Amino acid sequence: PTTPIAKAADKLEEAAERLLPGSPVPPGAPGSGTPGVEEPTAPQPPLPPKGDQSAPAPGSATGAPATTDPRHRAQQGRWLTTATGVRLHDTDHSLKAGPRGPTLLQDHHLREKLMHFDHERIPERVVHARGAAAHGRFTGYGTAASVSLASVFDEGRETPVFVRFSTVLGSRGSADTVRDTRGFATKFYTDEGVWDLVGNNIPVFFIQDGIKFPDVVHAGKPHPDREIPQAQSAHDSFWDFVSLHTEAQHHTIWNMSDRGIPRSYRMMEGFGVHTFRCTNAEGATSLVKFHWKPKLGVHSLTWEEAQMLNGFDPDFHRRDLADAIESGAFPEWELGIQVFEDNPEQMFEGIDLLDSTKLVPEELAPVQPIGRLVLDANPTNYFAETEQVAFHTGHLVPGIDGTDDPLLQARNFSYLDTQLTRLGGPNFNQLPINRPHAPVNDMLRDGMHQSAVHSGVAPYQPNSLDGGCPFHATTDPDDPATRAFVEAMVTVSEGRKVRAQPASYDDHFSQVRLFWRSLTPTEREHVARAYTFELGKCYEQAIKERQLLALAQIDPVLCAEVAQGLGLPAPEPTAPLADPDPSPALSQLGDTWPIAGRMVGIVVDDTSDADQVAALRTAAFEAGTVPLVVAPHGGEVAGATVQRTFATVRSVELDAVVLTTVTAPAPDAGNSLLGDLDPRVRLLVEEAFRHAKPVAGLGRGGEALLAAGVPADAAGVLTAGDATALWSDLTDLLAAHRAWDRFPPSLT
Ligand code: HDE
Repeated sequence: PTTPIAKAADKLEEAAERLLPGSPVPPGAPGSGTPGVEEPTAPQPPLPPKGDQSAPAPGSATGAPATTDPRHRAQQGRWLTTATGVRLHDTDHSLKAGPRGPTLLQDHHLREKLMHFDHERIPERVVHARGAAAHGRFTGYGTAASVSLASVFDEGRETPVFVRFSTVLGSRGSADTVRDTRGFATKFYTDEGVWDLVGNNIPVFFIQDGIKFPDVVHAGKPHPDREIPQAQSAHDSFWDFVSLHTEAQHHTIWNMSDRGIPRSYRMMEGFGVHTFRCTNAEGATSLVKFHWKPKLGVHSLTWEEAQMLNGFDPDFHRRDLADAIESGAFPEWELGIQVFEDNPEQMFEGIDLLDSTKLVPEELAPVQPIGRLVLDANPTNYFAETEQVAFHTGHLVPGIDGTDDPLLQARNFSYLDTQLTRLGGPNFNQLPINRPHAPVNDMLRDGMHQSAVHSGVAPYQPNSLDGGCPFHATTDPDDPATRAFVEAMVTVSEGRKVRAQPASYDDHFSQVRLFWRSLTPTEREHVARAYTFELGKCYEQAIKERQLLALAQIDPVLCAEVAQGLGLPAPEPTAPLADPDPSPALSQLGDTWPIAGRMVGIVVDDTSDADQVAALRTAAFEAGTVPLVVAPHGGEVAGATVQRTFATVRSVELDAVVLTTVTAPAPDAGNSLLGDLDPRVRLLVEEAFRHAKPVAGLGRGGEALLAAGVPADAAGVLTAGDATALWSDLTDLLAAHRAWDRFPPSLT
């Protein structure tokens, strides 16, 4: 082939052959060319049925177990067809009455193509619309056996999972690094059915009773008149709500802390929030709170970085998750439980376990590890998996049950209900991503989008027509389903119908103060700045003053700092402040963590020492980090392939910056680099320095650092002549995430 189109057709042909080995048409045979290019085509054997269209497996109405073979979900076959499998010769031209004539109504392909396209979008989630997800596996340690009989916790048992992370307030196309709570929802496809742990990265919630959920969401979403601001809490209605409903103050201070702007989904804790009730094999029950602990530690962005990223890379978290998995740096968490006695009061150390605005400090009830989660595969198709996955707090398995937490009770209604609108009918559990891997034998029938072909005539129980099937779970005490059901304790409140809450829900401030007091001075400074920013964005004076009154109940230093920033007087607390012991587990600073997947920018130019650059890259690769070579232009520079140019890099995508560049001094600039350090490199270094990131100079790169205005003696600043020595010090700095000592905090 000589024309570009013919060459392209050949390439496509080769690609198809690679993707679909054993293709019925050998290359070169009649009909093997690109459809529409060569005619006539050879007859084709029918395509194999798609995985989702094959007959239901025996004993399984929905055809479970769902296929996990990605090829079953890929495009199949080489020929383009209509939705009904008819081969197409042309999809680029509509059928017209002559080349310039009107389009004909009989063009079914045109109408089908447009009809389907017109309906490609489904309603986004009413909250948590923006998300990113991954497949993985959960392995039990066997340590939960005394608490729960759920098989998912069995020692060494591997259960497939799908995890979706999300922001809460923004629309589906909003930016990732906004200040917000993050969703952390896990679907466990256990052999006993699906268990969904639908949690957040913050252990408490805004409200105590689910009936207020629409209210808090209305307050946080954009204002109904102008529909702004998008994906933000820095506006009047949000602060109006949380200052009027002081039960929201605990969740709010977590949002204002660095937890509200995570560095990565891989570096977040997750919490089930509610207290759950678990049953063990003896039928004994305990109350349990679930915690996900990230292997990489809990880390955050700075507020300026987060804001910059919203413009420079709004997909930052989504990209980070997918890149890490693709490169083999599989994110990991340990699942842990806090366990409490299942007493009739449902209290622990004076903390109401049914109040989701309260946490239980880990120092009082240690988090006991029960299993490990590894995310090791990216979704194949965003819509089919990440968008269509439907979590539900009512998806529980024997051995794990809910409690009377009024927030959880409302969720049990809401998550089922919302899918009817979002996924268009009651059969959403038949979508491949939602299908249980355990056999399904329900008596649910028909409805929109029914894709199972149910056999039998008697979908009712008991019956005498379908051999009596299906039967109830046995009464055999060895059957886990029976045991969990029989033993689960039901708490009955006083027996009067009331719209009320217990007195234990009235304390809205002591744990907010606990959180504040548990933070380091650096973290406190960030919290104070976040309140000052957010309230500074409000217009209504009364709202700012009301929130300052709430801050006075949390801490006088916090209140005074924010009041000063707003230019308002700091009010006095209206009641004596609580005096809780700090909980060090609530702080995210002061330790070191693995550095896998960290991004290290290595700035080079033609005068960099290629051997040193190579040694640095090798060391970085060996440590599991991602060295990114940054150079004035693309191609090869200093013996390395350039990944970012000065035009495409920005500091916010890097965890550390190393300058190896020695731009030759201009003849009239003496020995100074000041004159000719590229302004984009200067900006890179300035920003990295301001965001407390490690910055380093290798060889004469140290001079370039000075030229960029970095004080050589500042914390987290390194210079070395040898790449190996430099890398060793740099890993220590990266392990601590940021060099906060660089900026002594003003708050104590
Ligand atoms: Fe949700 N929440 N929620 N929520 N939530 C939804 O369900 C709701 C709450 C959480 O990645 C919706 O399928 C009510 C707490 C996550 O698909 C909806 C109440 C926690 C996700 C809903 C709460 C969460 C949702 C929207 C108060 C942490 C995303 C679409 C009673 C423990 C799941 C959907 C995903 C999603 C209702 C409170 C976490 C409308 C009524 C507390 C992670 O059903």
